[in-house]
Amino acid sequence: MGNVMICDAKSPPGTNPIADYAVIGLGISGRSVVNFLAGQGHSVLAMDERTDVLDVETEFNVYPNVKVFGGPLDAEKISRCGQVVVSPGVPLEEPAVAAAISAGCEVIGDIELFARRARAPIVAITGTNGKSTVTTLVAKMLEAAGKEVRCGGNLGTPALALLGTPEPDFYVLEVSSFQLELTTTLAPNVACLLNITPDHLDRHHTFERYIAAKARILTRAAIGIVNADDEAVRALSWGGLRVEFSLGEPNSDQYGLRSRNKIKVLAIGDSDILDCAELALPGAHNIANVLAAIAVVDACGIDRTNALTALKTFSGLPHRCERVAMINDVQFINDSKATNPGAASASVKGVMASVAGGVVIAGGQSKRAPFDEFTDAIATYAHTLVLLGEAGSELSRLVDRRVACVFATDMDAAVRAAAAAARAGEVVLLAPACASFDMYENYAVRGDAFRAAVAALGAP
Ligand code: UMA
Ligand code: ADP
Repeated sequence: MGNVMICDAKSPPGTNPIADYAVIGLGISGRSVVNFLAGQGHSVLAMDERTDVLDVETEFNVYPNVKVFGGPLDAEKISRCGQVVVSPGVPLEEPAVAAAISAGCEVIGDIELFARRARAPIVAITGTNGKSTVTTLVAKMLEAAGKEVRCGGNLGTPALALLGTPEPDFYVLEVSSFQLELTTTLAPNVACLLNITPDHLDRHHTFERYIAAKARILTRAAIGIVNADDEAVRALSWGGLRVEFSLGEPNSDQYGLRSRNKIKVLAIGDSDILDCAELALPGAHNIANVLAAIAVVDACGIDRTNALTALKTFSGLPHRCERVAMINDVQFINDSKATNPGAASASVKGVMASVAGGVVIAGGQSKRAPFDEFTDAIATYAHTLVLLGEAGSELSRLVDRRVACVFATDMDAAVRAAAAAARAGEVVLLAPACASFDMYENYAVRGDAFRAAVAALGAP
């Protein structure tokens, strides 16, 4: 048994726990949890439903107090540990996890462990869409202002791997609903909630439960930056300071957009911040992201001058409204990261409203979120929809002959069909509105397949 207490743990449900912690799921975040806990001298039962866990056993054989188990989870063993740390990808309904909760075990996630240990100010960012963009942008802006920043969470580097002394000026974390569901004491100095539209309903089951998970970011936030244009976000209240952003004309203390001689200007109340034309990021949804990022860095209390220089040069992350080629005066845009209908609708509106229209490539594995807003946006802005994957038929049915539909069996065929349908001055936009897992390992592999198919179009 370890002798270093790092957490304000509740008493374990039974006496004589068989290990200080059970860690469930040994992907990138679970392994960071094991490293963190074992490094503190705690005993850990590390478990994964994969049967082959040789790689993890090899990684952890430096810790005598860590035992690794692969295969079906052993509910009894888990419930007899002091605390249970569950990876974000493991549903709380997983019978062994549900049994531990029923047995009275404290069940938490990596972000909760992080929150109990971190001493530097925490900036935490969530939302259905725009998290990675805003998290990256905020980190870049704070760094440009001379601050030492460690950035991660759902974005990639697990939060616990960011810890270390000396502590930075700020931790900047992207947090998902799966991670927030397992936090109890997270108290960000600045929290940002970008938007909430239906997503991950296969996991949360109802929109209300998904909203409740997202809202946990605000529960103990000192300052909360929230989207006044989003119905679900607007309805939330908590005990901290509320700062709003909106794509409308801002009221006295809101961040928003003002029209000055037909030019759109980012502003806070009556004070102008920046001309929108100076931004490198495309689309209206990214203006909302930029307003949120400015509000976050202002809430961090830094001088804005150098931060705005960093903002102006940020052109976005790969696979997010990324322009990959211009062929025969047709732009090809890769938004493979638009994995839910909310993101894909924003993408179609943001990209196509300012051009002559064009072709959308969509489909993949549905996440059970309604597609109506997305198919309405397609009917408004596009003339052709090219369909891929499992959700193809449902999307075609919802479009209901308002635009031409073409079914494709792979990305090469989809891009060739889209290129044939697109006219000069138009756009071919990959905005799937679905997960990629029916055809690809992940959204990035799908985006790479789009890039390669577009490159093949231009090849002799
Ligand atoms: N596993 C089980 N039982 C289960 C489910 C999974 O044993 O029921 C095991 C798998 O066999 C595997 C491990 O758990 O070995 C995977 O754990 P995980 O799915 O939690 O994934 P990690 O590799 O730990 O990555 C997680 C996040 N994954 C998910 O939320 C699904 C990553 O977000 C995150 O970057 C990483 O932690 C670091 O914090 C990914 C993601 O898709 C990118 N997030 C969702 C999104 O952005 O929409 C929320
Ligand atoms: P996340 O990390 O939340 O998935 P990203 O920054 O990776 O968000 O963006 C993913 C996709 O979501 C983008 O490619 C775009 O289609 C869409 N998107 C980005 N920001 C917004 C926003 N503020 N509102 C709606 N959709 C957005």
